[in-house]
Amino acid sequence: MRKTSLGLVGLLLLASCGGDEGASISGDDVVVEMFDNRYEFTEIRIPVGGSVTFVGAGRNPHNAMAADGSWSTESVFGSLEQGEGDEAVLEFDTVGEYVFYCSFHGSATGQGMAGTLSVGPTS
Ligand SMILES: [Cu+2]
Repeated sequence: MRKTSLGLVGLLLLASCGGDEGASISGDDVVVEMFDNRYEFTEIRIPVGGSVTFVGAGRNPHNAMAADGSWSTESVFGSLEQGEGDEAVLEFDTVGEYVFYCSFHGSATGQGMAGTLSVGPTS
């Protein structure tokens, strides 16, 4: 009996993780952890004037940079290598749509450790 129920839990966990590309978040000031090797949220929406805080949460160093080169965590943190607990707060004052990625584990084409950020009206 015990073994059966544990198996079921495992299946449910697999089901909730598999399939879609990642979690989304929206808010005025959002926090996104950078795991090994993916972002906690891969679809981020904030209003103009909002912010995104990228926090290191893995054993590997991570960062986030816009594919178009318009912003990066390096510009505020001072290094491409954010370790566990290191924070970079990015504020956005203009409307924009960005693909972002980790220079170590992703690519500007949105492969690997990458996500999208939308800055604009939230409703
Ligand atoms: Cu990374």
